[in-house]
Order: sequence, then C-alpha cells, then structure tokens
Amino acid sequence: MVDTGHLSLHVPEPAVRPGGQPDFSNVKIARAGAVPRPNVDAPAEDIRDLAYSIIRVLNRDGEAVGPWAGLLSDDDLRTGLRHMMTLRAFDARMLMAQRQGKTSFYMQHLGEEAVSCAFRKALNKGDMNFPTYRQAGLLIADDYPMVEMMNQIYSNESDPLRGRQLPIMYSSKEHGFFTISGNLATQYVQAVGWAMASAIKNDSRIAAAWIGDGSTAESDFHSALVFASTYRAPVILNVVNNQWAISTFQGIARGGSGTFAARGLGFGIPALRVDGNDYLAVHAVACWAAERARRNLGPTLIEYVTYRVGAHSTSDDPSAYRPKTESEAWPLGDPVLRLKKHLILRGLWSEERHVQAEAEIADEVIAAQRKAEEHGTMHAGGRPSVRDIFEGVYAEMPPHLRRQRQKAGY
Ligand SMILES: Cc1ncc(C[n+]2csc(CCOP(=O)(O)OP(=O)(O)O)c2C)c(N)n1
Ligand SMILES: [Mg+2]
Repeated sequence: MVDTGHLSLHVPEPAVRPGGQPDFSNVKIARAGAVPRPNVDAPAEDIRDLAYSIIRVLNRDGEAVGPWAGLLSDDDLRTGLRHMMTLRAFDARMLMAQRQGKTSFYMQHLGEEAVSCAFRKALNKGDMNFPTYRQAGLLIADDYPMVEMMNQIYSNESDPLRGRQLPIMYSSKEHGFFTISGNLATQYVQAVGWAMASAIKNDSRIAAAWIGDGSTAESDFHSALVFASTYRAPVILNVVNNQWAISTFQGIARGGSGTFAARGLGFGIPALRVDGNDYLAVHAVACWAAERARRNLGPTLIEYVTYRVGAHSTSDDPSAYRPKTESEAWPLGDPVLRLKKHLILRGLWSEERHVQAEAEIADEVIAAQRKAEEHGTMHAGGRPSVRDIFEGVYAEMPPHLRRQRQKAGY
C-alpha cells in the first residue's frame, strides 16, 4: 500500500477579490474572423475545436470579418442596435421603478443585450424559447409591447399573468416565450421535451433552451442533454456564461471541463462558443444551430461568453465579491458600442443619430411606463382580483379549490 498522505479538497477561487486588480487572463480570445464556419451537418467530433475557441465577427476597428459575417442587411443591423438600446433603457427605467417602490424586484441585462436580441432574429414565428430571467431581449426584439412587460412587473390590474408570477417572469405563447420558471435549469428539460414533441408530431417548429453558467451545475441540465442527444431533438441549447452566478464565479460550475461548450461534446452534441457581446456573431451562430434543428440534424449547444455588468438582481451588491472595476476590464467590450461603431464605420449611423435614437427610445419607454402606471403599481392603483389565484391551473376547478375560493369571499 502506498501512503498517499492526507487528502485535501480542491475549492476553485476566482482570480481576484474586491480590492484586487481585475484579471481576465483566463479568457483566451480568438481573433475576429479566425474561427472557421463548418457545414451544419458536420459531426460533433470533427468540430471539437469550436467548443474551445470564441467565434467573433466584429474586430477592434468595428469591421465585420470572416466566414460568419454577412448575414444581416443594413436595416437588420440598425434594428438590432435599436432593440439593444431599448432593452438597456427599459432596464434603467425599471431599476429606478424598483428603487421607488413601484415593484418589489427587478433583474437587468446590462452588458448582455446582444445575446437575447440577436438570438431572437434567428427564430421563426411558432418556435419556442424556454428562457431564464435574463432574456427579455427575446420579447423586445419580437416587438412584444413594453407596456405589457411593465404591467407584469407592477402586478397591476392589467398584468397578463394576474399577479401570479414574480416580477419579470413574463410569459407569451404568441411571442414564443414560455413562462419563466424561477426554479433554474427546469427550462432545459422542458425545452428538450417540447422539441421532442414537435418532432413526434412531424411539425417544423424548433425549441431553444436557456440557462446561465451557474445553473449548468443542476442535474436537469445534464439529463436534458442525454434526451437531446439520444433523440436528436430539434433544440438549441443555450448557455449564457456571464462569468458570475450571483456571488459564485463561473469556475465552480464549470469544474475541470475547460469551457461550458465542451459539456456538449461528452454527449456527442456539436458545441460552439461565441462572443456574446458581438451582435453579428451571436446571430450567425444562432442561425447555424437553428438550421441544424430545422433540417432534423439534432441539437446544438452554444456557449455565449459575456459579462454581467450590473448586480445579479435588485437584491444584490456585487462590490462584496468582485472588484468594482471588473466590468471595465472585460475584454469583449460593450455590445451596444460595438454594433454602433460598426454601423458608423459603414456609414449607416452617426453620433448624432445615436443621441437622437437614445432620446426617442427614452420617450417610448417613459410613455409605456405612464400607460402601465395608469393601471397601478405594487402599492398603488388597480390590482388583479384575489379570484385570479384560483384560475388558470385546472380546466375544471376541483371542489376543494372552489370551497377555498368561496371561503376567501370570491
Ligand atoms: C434550482 C435553483 N437553485 C437556486 C436558485 C437561486 N438562484 C437564483 S439566480 C441564481 C444564480 C444563477 O446564476 P447563473 O445560472 O449563472 O445565471 P445568471 O444569474 O448569471 O444569469 C441562483 C443560485 C434558484 N432560483 N433555483
Ligand atoms: Mg451567470
């Protein structure tokens, strides 16, 4: 018997803590345009490298380069910029509304706007997202009315979900946005199941699953990958790696796998890793995965490399666990500024138009907010009826619920 001495547990630590110098030397960034674009029917084992690199289109000068460029028209790009700016303005307003006590809770997307806004543009009507709480860009980019989102945030009398969901947990079947569940990773099994059902019915609609880096540690993520792999479900498996899971750094959930994308390889699922702050790259990669799903070639796993610039939620203070200047040191930049630079370089945009667009968007958001507040906020004005608690779960209300409703006086 060899004496191996005392065992010790390996507990990964982030590179820096508050007070330290931000350090992103662990993020190895490929040159824009350097990663090849394989055919969509390429076997997972032939494209393993793509799970360890970062697909990028926009370079430092704002040019769109390489094999993943060229899918979007000038109008598409201007619209994309507008969507990201709208999401940012919406976040700022709703963050303030929470501070003013008009809602109990809010979660923002700052720095991650490209992921959901660009992804939406790769889907068709009828496709279904199973999102988490940080993909409101899927709704904004599909022209879902902001006032409906605010009604939900305020749980007011016009809240489409009748006060039964936590603020920001939107739901819209028509806009391909499955009800958000606060129980993280459950979205993954639901998405794969929905995609399998679509295939069983010989339908043409595909599903998109969404999860954050931290939540990939949940067993639901892994069982969803087994089903997606075995049955070649028409699903896009999205992992948004924004470096943090509240106060836990991404190295904890990633473990020794190198990247989150690499998780797909063990299941034989083609896996891509993409610059999540590059609108063009996100859109191109999403289109590639959507085409695979539509052609019945099965699932694709995509890791979006991005950074959560804001606090986790309105209940969080990131200065307790990361350097205050960390977001400024993030090497992939700001998605809004990068697309803006690209458009200006191509003569499709200008500083003046940008300022004007910001003012127009601020007006739209404020107008929507006024309209929503006419229907009430958390502490003032109209609210859904208590009766609504009992509705919408069973096709026919069971007797015990009917009794409870009567007891409550409704
Ligand atoms: C099953 C489950 N466990 C824990 C939580 C509490 N929780 C809410 S958000 C969060 C962090 C998630 O981090 P990540 O998956 O990286 O997503 P991000 O917030 O960074 O977008 C945790 C632990 C939860 N909502 N559900
Ligand atoms: Mg995260």
